[in-house]
Amino acid sequence: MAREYDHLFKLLIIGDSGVGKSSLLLRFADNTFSGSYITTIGVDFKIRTIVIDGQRVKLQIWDTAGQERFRTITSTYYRGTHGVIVVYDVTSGDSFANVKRWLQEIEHNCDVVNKVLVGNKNDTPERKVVITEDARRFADSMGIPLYETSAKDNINVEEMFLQVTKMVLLSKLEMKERQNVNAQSDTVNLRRSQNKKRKCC
Ligand SMILES: Nc1nc2c(ncn2[C@@H]2O[C@H](COP(=O)(O)OP(=O)(O)OP(=O)(O)O)[C@@H](O)[C@H]2O)c(=O)[nH]1
Ligand SMILES: [Mg+2]
Repeated sequence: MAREYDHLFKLLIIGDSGVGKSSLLLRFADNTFSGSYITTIGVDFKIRTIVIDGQRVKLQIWDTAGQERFRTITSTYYRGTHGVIVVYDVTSGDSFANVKRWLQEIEHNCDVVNKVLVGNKNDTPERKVVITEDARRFADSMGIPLYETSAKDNINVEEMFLQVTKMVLLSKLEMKERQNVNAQSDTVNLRRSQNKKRKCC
């Protein structure tokens, strides 16, 4: 039976409690939003398949609890992750300050992984405290793309998920290419050593 997708990627959403991780996922997977706050217990996940350059990419997106008491459970979910979405709330300076801690947690748990930084709740300018320029400077210094989103007003959510998926896809293709080059050079080396042997004989 034909497979229903070409790639299966695991994405992880992390960040302080209340920044809107679950809301971003709900917006992306179900195109809905709820103003009421139900904190995530442990982890949750949703699936959505998207098409990029004609390739079907099935995304398994894990939404973790931001609350400290779940930290030990959520850290186990880094295994096998292809991309991490680090979220802060543009109306909370503390959540932005904590981004460094979240990035350190990624360092602890993953070798190499694609990352994006997301400033969510970018829909109430009078409450915004994390200035775009500061966030951009920080993101640039870390070499991570920055997206300011609103799960509520559906701003930049699709674009952000698309970007991280494209990054993961590109990494996968680059790795495959490297493997092909290595395999080819191994074959050449093998041929050379066989030729040398023949000459010897
Ligand atoms: N104004 C505004 N409010 C938002 C937005 N996204 C989420 N919220 C609200 O922020 C609150 C927390 O959202 P959640 O998505 O549950 O936050 P979370 O990061 O999943 O929180 P934990 O599960 O506790 O880690 C809820 O009341 C949401 O309605 C947004 O883009 N704009
Ligand atoms: Mg949540």
